Amino acid sequence: MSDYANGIPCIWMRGGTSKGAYFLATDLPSEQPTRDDLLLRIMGSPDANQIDGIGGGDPLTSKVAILSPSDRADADVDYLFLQVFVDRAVVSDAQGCGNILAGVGPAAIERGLVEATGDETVVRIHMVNTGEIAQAHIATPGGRVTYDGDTAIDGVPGRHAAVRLFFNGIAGSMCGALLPSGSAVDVIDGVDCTLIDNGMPCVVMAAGDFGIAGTESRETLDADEVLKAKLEHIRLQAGPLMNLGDVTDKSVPKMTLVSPPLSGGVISTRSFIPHRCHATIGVFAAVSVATAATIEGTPAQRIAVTPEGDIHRVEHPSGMAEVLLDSRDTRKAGVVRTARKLMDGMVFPAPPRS
Ligand code: NQM
Repeated sequence: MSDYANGIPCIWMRGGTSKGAYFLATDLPSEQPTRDDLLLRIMGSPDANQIDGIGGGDPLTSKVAILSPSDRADADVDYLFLQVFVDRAVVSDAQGCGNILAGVGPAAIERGLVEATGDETVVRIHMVNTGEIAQAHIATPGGRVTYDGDTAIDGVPGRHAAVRLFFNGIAGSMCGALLPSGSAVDVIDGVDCTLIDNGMPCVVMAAGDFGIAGTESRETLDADEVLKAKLEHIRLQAGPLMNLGDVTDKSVPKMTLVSPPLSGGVISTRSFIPHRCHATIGVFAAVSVATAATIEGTPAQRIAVTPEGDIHRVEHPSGMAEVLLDSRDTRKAGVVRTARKLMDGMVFPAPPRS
């Protein structure tokens, strides 16, 4: 018989353009190795298809949020993000996730960690991975979370309730500084790289330096093993330069190839997270790339089209992500996402593998 025959309470939620399992910390083992082993069995990892678990066989659908009340005076809820690797037995807390963050406010209200206040509830979220605070504005008409609304985001069909997210001071979230190497451009393997962290450690490079247009499909890029080997070689060298140490088993830094915008945005992107090409782009990755495009002399800035105001549209394989970036102070940022509860119930982990 399984060690969790009665199941574990879980909300399966789309947050932005990702999907994840949202748990209360009190429903999971407190000891990390036991918890991580359990999460691997819930997701069905390691297995390319995650066929015996709820993960979708893609890093974007193999994510976990663990919620608990916050002790901090400036936060209501603690949110720990975990990336459950698909085809390796690795669970990593070495990054946050702004897409899964979009579901944290609704999940915290649904689970009674935060009380809804009026038609809109502001949930102050302590992002445990980075120590930063996000403010999430959640639609709660009549004191209940609604997922219905008229906001569309590229990469998600249909329209849903907006989740507005605001950040202040996310520069150096994991690397200690916006430009952790001290330079706007570092040359690694002969390629100009911007090593940047405005919420997410990213290496931003011109797609042209790899002999590609940067507008190729996700599938085409994922099949390009030569390109992926070059990116990984650069990534492993960038890790220590970004104060991240050995990043062999980490999902950061993200590797982002940029090219001139095609659809009226600031810049076009193809983001590797880090070994598969993203179907869109991560929230904090988009903030970091948009920031790189404002810094004189970077590969991104050389090809970017500067926007008129504070809305920076970052083009990606499925459309555009809108980032609100204060042009006088790029530490202040915001995004609009949507989220939707897909399932609320019990999840049953696979038995331990022998
Ligand atoms: O950068 C994918 C996602 C993410 C992360 C990834 C994210 C972010 O789209 O804030 O949202 O980069 O692994 O969910």
